[in-house]
Amino acid sequence: SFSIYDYNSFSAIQEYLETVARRRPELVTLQILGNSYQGRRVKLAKISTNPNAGNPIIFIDAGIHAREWVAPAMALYLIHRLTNDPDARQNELNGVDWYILPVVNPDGYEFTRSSKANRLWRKTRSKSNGNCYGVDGNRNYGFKWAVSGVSNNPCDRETYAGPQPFSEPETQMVRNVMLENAKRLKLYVSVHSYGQYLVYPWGYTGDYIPKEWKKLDSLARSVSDAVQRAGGKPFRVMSAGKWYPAAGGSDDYAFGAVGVPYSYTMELTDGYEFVFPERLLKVVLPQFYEGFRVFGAQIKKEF
Ligand code: 0X9
Ligand code: ZN
Repeated sequence: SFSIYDYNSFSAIQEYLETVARRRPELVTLQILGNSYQGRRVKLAKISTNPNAGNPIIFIDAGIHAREWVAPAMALYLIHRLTNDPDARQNELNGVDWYILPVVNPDGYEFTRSSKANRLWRKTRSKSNGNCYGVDGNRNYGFKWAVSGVSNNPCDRETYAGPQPFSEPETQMVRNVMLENAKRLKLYVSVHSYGQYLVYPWGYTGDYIPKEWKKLDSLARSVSDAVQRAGGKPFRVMSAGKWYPAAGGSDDYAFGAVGVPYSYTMELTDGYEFVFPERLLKVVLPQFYEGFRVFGAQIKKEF
């Protein structure tokens, strides 16, 4: 059964989403995006006080990388707060729609839960020719695909880019959300772990985007400040490619191919690598939430 400060099974997460939608039908609708490679239903939670108003959209996804469990936990906590805080309607949700996809890669997520030996699996679970499994979802997006920071070897456990861009149903589903909502989509955040980085395009190159990088950088710094004020560690803010160049990420696709003005990858937590202790979720998730509120306020103000 589901608990907001725990790491939950995929089926418990699905039940939680259904429960929230049933309890708050005026605020939450679920959209089935499709099936993962192994047939798990991928659901998007759309949270809006007025779905017909044409509000700007914030799209947040998590769990493209299987082992980064704190990311789905964060996305679910966001849903929890947005649907339960009495004042969220007057603030975060006033004039902004939040689309939250808590587990992009459920096959990988369940695989990492299946045994200790599989805990550090990263990729999807698709079968490629030969005996190797999985594609790195965050190398699989169709913008500057495979130009840097990828492996072409299907057996590489970390950064195999896939046989072609969007070879994975999981990345296709995220792409479709972006394309269907391209006009209203103003902020995209892909939640990952670890290292406490908040990075923006480009990711495929160490070059900064002339002009736009300053806006991306300053909003990220405001988010980081808010997290710090709430007692959390600040984020390291820079372009993704200055950290290390890697192409085919969802952040570059959102900014470069879809035209989303604010696009980020957020790497939560520092000090525990991929195995962040469950008992500390109740400490850090509320701190990170304060950062998301700053994102919401900016989108509301600017669009
Ligand atoms: O390498 C990644 O996919 C991300 N880091 S992680 O440790 N979670 O795997 C960073 C992605 C940053 N964005 C791009 N390089 N486009
Ligand atoms: Zn990741």
